[in-house]
Amino acid sequence: MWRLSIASPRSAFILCMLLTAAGTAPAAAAALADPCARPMPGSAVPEPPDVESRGGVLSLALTLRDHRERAGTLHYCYLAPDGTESPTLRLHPGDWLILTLRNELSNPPSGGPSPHVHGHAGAPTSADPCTSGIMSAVSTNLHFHGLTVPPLCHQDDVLKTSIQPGQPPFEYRFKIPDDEPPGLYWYHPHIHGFSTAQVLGGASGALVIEGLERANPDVAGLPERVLVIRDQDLINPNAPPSKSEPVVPKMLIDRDGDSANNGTGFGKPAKDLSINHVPVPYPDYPPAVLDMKPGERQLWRVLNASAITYLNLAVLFGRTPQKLGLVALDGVPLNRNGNPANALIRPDHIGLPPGARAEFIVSGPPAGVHGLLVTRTVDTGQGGENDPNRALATIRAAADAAEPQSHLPASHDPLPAPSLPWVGDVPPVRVRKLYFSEKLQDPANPNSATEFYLTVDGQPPQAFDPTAGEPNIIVRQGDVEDWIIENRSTELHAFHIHQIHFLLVEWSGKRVDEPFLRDTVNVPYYNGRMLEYPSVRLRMDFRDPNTLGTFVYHCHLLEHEDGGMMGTIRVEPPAGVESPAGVKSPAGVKSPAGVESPAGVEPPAGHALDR
Ligand SMILES: [Cu+2]
Repeated sequence: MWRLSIASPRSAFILCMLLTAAGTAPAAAAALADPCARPMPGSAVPEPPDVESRGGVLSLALTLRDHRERAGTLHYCYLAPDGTESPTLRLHPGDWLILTLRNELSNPPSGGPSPHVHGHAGAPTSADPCTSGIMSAVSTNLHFHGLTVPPLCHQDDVLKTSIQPGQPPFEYRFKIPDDEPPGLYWYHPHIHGFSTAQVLGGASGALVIEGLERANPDVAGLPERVLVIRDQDLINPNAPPSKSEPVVPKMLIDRDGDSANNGTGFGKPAKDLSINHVPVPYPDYPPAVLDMKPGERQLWRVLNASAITYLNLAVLFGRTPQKLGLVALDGVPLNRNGNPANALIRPDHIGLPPGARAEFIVSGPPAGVHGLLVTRTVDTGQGGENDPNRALATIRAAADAAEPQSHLPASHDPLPAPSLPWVGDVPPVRVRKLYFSEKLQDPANPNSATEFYLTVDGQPPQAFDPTAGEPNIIVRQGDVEDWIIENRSTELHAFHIHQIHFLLVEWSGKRVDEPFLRDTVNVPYYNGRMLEYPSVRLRMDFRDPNTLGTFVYHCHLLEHEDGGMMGTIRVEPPAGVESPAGVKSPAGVKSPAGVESPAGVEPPAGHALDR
C-alpha cells in the first residue's frame, strides 16, 4: 500500500524542487575537545587520508576514540598517529597488513547497556582479547568486510575477539590473498550488541585493494575519489520538514525507535547522512561540495558505511540522471566472470544496502552546469525506516578544480585469470533455506521490543546466541552451495556473510542476469498479502581454503544484527568425511538430487541494481 515508484516523474520533479530549495547550513554543535571533529554542513568533501603499503607491508597504528556531543550522541573515530581520521588503507594483493588497534573508548551510549549484552559490561582489562568474546559498550574489534582472509584471531574473527580499554594495542596481522579481487573493501567494529552505536558514531574506514585498472583498462590513469557515506543520529530531530516538501502522512516511529517508512520519499528520515564526514542534515539537506574539472572522468569508489540506511545513488545534471560507468560491486570487478562484455554497465542509479560498495566512472558536468549527487528514496517496507530523497553533494564544474589526491596507474598489465572456474558455472552440491523474521517479545504489547531472527529452515527461530556451542550451518571447504534467503518480515534486510562472496541467481524465484559477485545483498520485504515470501537465491562459494573456520552471516542493518539477526557457520576441511559431526539441522539440508537447475525460460526479474 505504500509502494511508490522511486523513479516516478512526479517524485523526480519534487526532488528537484526540494534540492534547488535547499537552505543554509544549521550550526553544528562541535565541541572543542572532540577528537572526532566533523566538518560543517555544506563543506567541501574532504578526502580520507591514504595510507599505502610499502615493500609489501602496510604497517599502521590506530586508536579508537569516542566523544559525546552536547546533544548526547556519540562520535567515534579511528585516529592515526598523525591525528588524521579513518584513513583509507591501500594494499596490493599479496601484501601484509599489520595494524595495531588501541581501544580508548570511554563513554558508553546513554540509556545503559543493550539487552543483548553477553559477558561483562565492566570489560576487565586482563581478559584475553583472542578468547574473551566480551560484548560491552566499550569493547571493540575489527571486521575487514569483504576480504577473503581467515576467520582467526589477529586476522578476521569477530566472534571471540574483543579488545578492552586499557589493554595494550592489539595487533591484526594478515596477508591479503594473492588473488583478492581489486576494489573497495572496508573496516568497522563488530561487537555483537554494540555495532550500531559505534558505526553510527563514525567508526569505519575504506580499504582499497589496488589493481582495478589491471582488471578493467577503462579506469587506467583516472583520478579517483573514495566517498564514504555514513549515517548518524539526526542532528535536528525535532525540526519540522522543509517547507519545500509536500505534506506527508503523520510520521510514525518504528519499533527500532526510528522514523518509519511513509512511502512518499519525503518526511523525516530515520537517520542523517554524511559524505566523508560532512553532514547533510535533515530538514534542508545542505549538500556538501565536490569540485571537478568540466567533463573530467573520475573513478568514484562509494561505500555505504551506514548502520541502517539504504542508498539509491544518482548523479543529476539539472534534473537529468546521468549514466554511470559501473565497473565493480562489493570490491569485485564486474568482469571477474571472465566475460569482457561484463566489464562495465551503465545504470543511471545504483542501489546500495548498508555495507555494500560500488565503483563507477563519473564524468564531470560541462562548464556552467552544476551536478548533484543524490540518494533517492528507498521503499524499505511497512516495517522499515524512512529513507527519503535527499542531496548529498553539489558537483561544481571548475576549470581550476584541484585534482583528487590519488590516480590509478596508467599501465594495466592484465591480472592473472582466477584459478577456479567461475562460480556461476559450478553446480551447487546442496541447497539450504534460511529466513529473516521478526517477533515482538510480548505479542500482546505492540510497544514491546522486537526480536530479530535469521533462521536456518528447520531450526527454531532464535536471536543470535554467542554462547551456543555448535554453529547453525556446517559446510565443507571446496563446496559451492545455493542458499535461498527468505524475508518473512515487512521490512528490507541486507544479507551479508563474512569471508566469502556470492552470486545472486534468483530474485523471488525469477532468474536474474547479474553475473557479478557481491558480499551484501538486499532481500525484498513481505507485504502481508503475497502468496509466497520474497526471497533471493545465492550461489555461495566456499572453495577458498581461507574460508576454513567459524564465522558469521547476518543482516547488515546493524540494529537488526545487534538485535539477534545473525547466525554462525563452520567451514570444515574436505576430509572425505561423509557426515561431519555436529550438523544440527538435516531438515535444512537437501540432497544434491533435490537441486533443480535454474529456470532458463523465465525472463530476468527487473533491471540490474534497480532493487
Ligand atoms: Cu535487517
